[in-house]
Amino acid sequence: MNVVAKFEIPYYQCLDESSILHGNLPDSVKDTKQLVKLYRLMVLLRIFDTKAIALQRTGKLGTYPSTRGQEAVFVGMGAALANDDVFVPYYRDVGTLIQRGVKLSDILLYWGGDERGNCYHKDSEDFPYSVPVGSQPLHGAGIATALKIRGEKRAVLVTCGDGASSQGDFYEALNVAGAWKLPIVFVVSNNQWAISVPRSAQSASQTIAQKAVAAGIEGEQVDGNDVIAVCDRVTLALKKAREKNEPVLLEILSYRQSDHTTADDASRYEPQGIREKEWLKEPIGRMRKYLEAAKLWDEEKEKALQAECSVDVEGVVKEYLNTPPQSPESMFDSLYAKLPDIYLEQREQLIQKEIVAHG
Ligand SMILES: Cc1ncc(C[n+]2csc(CCOP(=O)(O)OP(=O)(O)O)c2C)c(N)n1
Ligand SMILES: [Mg+2]
Repeated sequence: MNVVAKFEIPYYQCLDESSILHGNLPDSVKDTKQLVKLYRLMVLLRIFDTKAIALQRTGKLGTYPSTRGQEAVFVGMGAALANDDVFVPYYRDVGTLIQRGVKLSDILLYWGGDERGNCYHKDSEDFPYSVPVGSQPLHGAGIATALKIRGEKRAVLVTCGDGASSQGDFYEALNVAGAWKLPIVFVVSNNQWAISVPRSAQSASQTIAQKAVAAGIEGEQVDGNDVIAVCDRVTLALKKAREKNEPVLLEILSYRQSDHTTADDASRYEPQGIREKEWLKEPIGRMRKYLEAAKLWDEEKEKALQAECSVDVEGVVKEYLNTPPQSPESMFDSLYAKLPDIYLEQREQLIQKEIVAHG
């Protein structure tokens, strides 16, 4: 017997669970201003998240997928993207989107059921939020193909969850990225759950990162509670994709410190005690402790930041709640370039009904 293939999956962490930095700060996150910026964004994201859930609980938002405990994944990715890269997000990507110029009030609008909240990309080529699980990787591969054909030095960053990595589309996207050497980085945000299905039941594969091996591309795991490692590994992966057309799969590990969405009740299936145990690795406290030890942060700055974020979020909520609702017939508006007669007719009927109902 000869061994014809062997592989290793590296795991990257810079800041450990005790907030100790191993080695030097990576080049991409060396600037102390950048470190503080990452921290501030994670805090803003958590305050926004708490508010969004409260809005849903009081009947002012349709649903919301929390990012509690996963802030470092989305904030770190956002900081790594270059302006003209193309970002293809899935529904938990608020922390990245806010760094791509998306207003938090638009995020609320979208989860309030108003599609105008998803029309934010006037000046960018980023994709809108999309909920169909596993649809993003193939879209990303398609865009990366276009970038390569045009000879543009840009990369695609596409995200999905651990559950999505079991879908056929995911493997097809990895395969074509390897076969065609596409400028794309796949991020699997592994929060250990796909609604009620635990990671252990999702796949017999030891890691999700190793799914890259069969596609002939690099795969690695990253500590998703360590914003420094996330930012650095995504930065390096995007550089490889952009400059060498070498695709990379990053499995970023964190833990979902919440229900799947506000429509879920994780207490029905999540083993007791696991969330508390995972909380010890939580990204915001970990980074704060590091910044304080480095004399870049203190209690006074923390209080000011909390107050600032709360004011900002209150402003965003006001803007959302004061947005006049879309007209019902707008549901037809983005379906076709030219609406077929049958829908034109239905649209007209709806307008007439509205007139009768509301004058
Ligand atoms: C194609 C499709 N199937 C099923 C669903 C319902 N659904 C929404 S989220 C989800 C689980 C996804 O889990 P994962 O990929 O791990 O992402 P996470 O929500 O944990 O970030 C499912 C099954 C969907 N939105 N789209
Ligand atoms: Mg998941």
